[in-house]
Amino acid sequence: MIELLTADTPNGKKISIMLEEIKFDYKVTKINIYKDDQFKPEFKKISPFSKTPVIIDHENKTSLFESGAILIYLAEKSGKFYDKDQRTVINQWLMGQMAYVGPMLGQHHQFHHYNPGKSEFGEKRYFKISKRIYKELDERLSHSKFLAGKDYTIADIATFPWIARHEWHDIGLKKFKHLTKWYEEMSKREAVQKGYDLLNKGDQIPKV
Ligand SMILES: N[C@@H](CCC(=O)N[C@@H](CS)C(=O)NCC(=O)O)C(=O)O
Repeated sequence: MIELLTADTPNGKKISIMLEEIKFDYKVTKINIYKDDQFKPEFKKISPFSKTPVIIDHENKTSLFESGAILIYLAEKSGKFYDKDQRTVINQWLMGQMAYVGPMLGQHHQFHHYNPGKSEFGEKRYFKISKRIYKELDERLSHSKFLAGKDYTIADIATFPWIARHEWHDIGLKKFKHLTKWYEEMSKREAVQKGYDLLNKGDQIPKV
C-alpha cells in the first residue's frame, strides 16, 4: 500500500492522478501546510526540505520526497507511462515541469492570485513568464500529441495539475488551441478526474 502525505496542491495532485492511473492501493494523509505540519520533526525525517508531497511505500518501507522522483518511482514500479525507449524525451519534459513550469506558475500564483497589489515587479514578471510557458507548451503540442511524443506519460501527469489552475492564471487557456486540446483530452480520463479530487471533496477539473 502507498501512503501519500500531501497538501491538496498541484504537486500533490500529480501523485494522486498517477496512483489512480496505475490503480495502486493507496491512502492519503493530509499535511496541513498552512498550519506548519510540514515542519514537524516526524515529517522532516521523510521530507528534508519540509515539502509535500511525500510517499511511503509500505510494502518495502521506502519513503520518497520530490514529486518528479515519486512519479518516476511509481512509473518504474508499475511499468506504466515511462516507456524505456522514450525515457530520454520523457525526462526532459518532466524535468522542465519540475524546474520551470511548476516553480514559475507557482510564483505567478503568489503574486497574481494570492497577493495582488503588493509587488508590481513580481506580478508583471511572473505574468509574462507564465504567458511564455503557455505559448511554449502550445507550440510543443502543435506537433506532438502528448508532451513527450505520441504517448501519454508521467510528463503529462506532472504538467496537467498546473494548467488546471488556468483560471488563476488569467491568461486565457482557450487562446492556446493545442494546449486546450491536450488539456481537454486529459480531463476526460477517469483516473485524472478521480486523482484531481485528491481529498474526495468533489473537486472538479476546471473547464476551459
Ligand atoms: N519540487 C517540489 C516542490 C514541492 C512544493 O513546493 N510543495 C509545497 C506545496 S505544493 C509545500 O510543501 N510547501 C510548504 C512549504 O514550503 O513550507 C516537488 O515537486 O515535490
